[in-house]
Amino acid sequence: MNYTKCWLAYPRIQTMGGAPLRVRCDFTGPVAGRIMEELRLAMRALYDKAVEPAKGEAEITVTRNAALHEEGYCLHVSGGRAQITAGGESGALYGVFALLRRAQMAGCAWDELEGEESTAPSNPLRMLNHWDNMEGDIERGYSGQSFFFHDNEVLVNERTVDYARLVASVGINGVVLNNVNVKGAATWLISPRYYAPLRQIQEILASYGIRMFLCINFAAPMELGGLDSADPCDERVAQWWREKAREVWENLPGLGGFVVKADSEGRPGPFTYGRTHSDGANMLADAVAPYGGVVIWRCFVYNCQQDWRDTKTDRARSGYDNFMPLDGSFRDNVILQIKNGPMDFQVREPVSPLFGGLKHTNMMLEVQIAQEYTGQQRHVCYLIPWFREVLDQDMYCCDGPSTVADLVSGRSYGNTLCGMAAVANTGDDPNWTGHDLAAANLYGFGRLSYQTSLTGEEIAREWARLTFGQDAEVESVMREILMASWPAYESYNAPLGIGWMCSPNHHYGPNVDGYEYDRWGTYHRADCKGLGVDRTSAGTGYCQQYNSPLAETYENLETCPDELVLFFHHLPYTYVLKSGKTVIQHIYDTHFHGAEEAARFYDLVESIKDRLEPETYRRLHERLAHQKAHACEWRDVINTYFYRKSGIPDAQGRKIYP
Ligand code: GCV
Repeated sequence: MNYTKCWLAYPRIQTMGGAPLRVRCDFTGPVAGRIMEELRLAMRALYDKAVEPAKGEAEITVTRNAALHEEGYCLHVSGGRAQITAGGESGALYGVFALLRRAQMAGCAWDELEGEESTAPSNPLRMLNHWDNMEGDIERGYSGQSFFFHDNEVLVNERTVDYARLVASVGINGVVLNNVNVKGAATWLISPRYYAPLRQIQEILASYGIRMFLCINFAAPMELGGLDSADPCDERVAQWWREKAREVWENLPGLGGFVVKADSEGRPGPFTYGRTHSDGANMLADAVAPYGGVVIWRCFVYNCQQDWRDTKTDRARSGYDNFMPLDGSFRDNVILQIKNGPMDFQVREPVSPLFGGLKHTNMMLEVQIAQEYTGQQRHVCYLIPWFREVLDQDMYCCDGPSTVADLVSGRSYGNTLCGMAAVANTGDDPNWTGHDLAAANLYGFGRLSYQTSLTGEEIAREWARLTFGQDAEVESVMREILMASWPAYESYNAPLGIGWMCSPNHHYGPNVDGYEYDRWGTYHRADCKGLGVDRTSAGTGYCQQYNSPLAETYENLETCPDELVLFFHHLPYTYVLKSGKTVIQHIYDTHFHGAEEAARFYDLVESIKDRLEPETYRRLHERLAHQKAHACEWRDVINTYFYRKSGIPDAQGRKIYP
């Protein structure tokens, strides 16, 4: 095995030895087998204790309680005995991982471990979306190559099992194997060529309570089936999909369903035939319904051919403009998957107004832990506090609970097909995520989607303890860096919510005008007087896509929060923010501060150098040294640009390159 175990390393708590722990597990089936395996491995590693199965008297019991949620559990541990009761196999597995987490958080002898918890998942669906290509590369992948695909073949090996363990341990119950941009061999994933290895992966995932999903090519009837059309209203096309679905589910029983990126960034879709997104999604939904399949339809649909001189077309509006008119027209087994913001995973964006708009449609929140725009896993940027802010945003859309967390969990409107998905950040690198600290985003997304009431700080603490063991100083340094990392990244990135000041295509490094005169609809509109996009009623009107009072909050400069003010308003450099600083001084100050923070992260890791495994230290040192230098580049490029544009010097007289 040439890779780390991340948070499943089970570093030793105490050597106890003694008689084996007896485990009585009343569940049978593949997941029950995994439960015994995990307890065996963990107890040996944590306490040097053996574990043996028992029929009667036992120190650890795992039993069914039909009154509990299928994926929920109750855990009671005291005096060397642990009882886990669960509604179903997955709940039992989660209860076992909760016991092991609790043991590591307490750090005491097994006999002294005390506590109880009772929980059910906040979200029905908790998914990872891999953007892995069949050739082996990963779109927006920053941790090596795919461990699912290589050279147009499907890979199944020990790593598949360890991947399933890792993500199941934090509550993930759905995995999409392939990229949403389905091209080349990936179109053939739903054909006899690939069913056998896919079924092997599916069975491994299922043994950890995870459903497999596949992305499909909307034009598959043409590219795979030889038809001359993919028109969703053409009966030949619908028939082709019905037959295809039968074949797919015969070979992959228990498949969760299909994920579709249609009419987006050049991918085929119903627009080609003058049809709507509900025509497209419903045709597929009808085909997969007999097998309990679901269609997850992405709302990332916008015009990527904009002219920069056109100040009325606004990419931010597009999700709402395209999908709101279709509310209520989708089948019950269709879920619309909506990115957290209206643009594309920038370091800061307002929440997509679609969450507050759709009332009769299943919705899922899509976030990105692959750090495409947030440092590409070379910079540390712990995104869980950001996701918590997104979840906590009230959308003011109904009388009952109406935050994003309420909406996507089904609490607002009673949906059962809904939840959260993250674009995954894994690859075949030895540490899975490129940057060792990026693993906190993978861990954190799972934990947060299972229990949205957890805070970023709680999750960071857990991750650090589980990953690095009982060293309090290491835990505190890791937590400190993680919690400061997103604010730091935001400080030296594009200011005040405007976004997009990165290099085009690969999206790494500062380039203020990189996208400014391009076709992608991502503008900051800076000139010698000011910057920002006017999205008020006088501008693009985007503000009005929100419900009251959010619409007025953003529309009105007096109430619009500083951190988003340039997303909603075009302002002079001399405008005084709520912080008391002018826009230009805010830009200078935050960029100096952000670079200092990056240097502090580097120093913090140096301070615990001797407490880390040499290889872990080496990797961290290399990444943090790069971040420290690169944050200075961000600072200098952005500050210089705005100094030149505005002609206004830094009030503190610091060196800004001419
Ligand atoms: C998978 C952005 C990314 C693309 C990605 C797309 C999407 O545009 O840069 O790589 O495509 O989002 O979410 O579909």
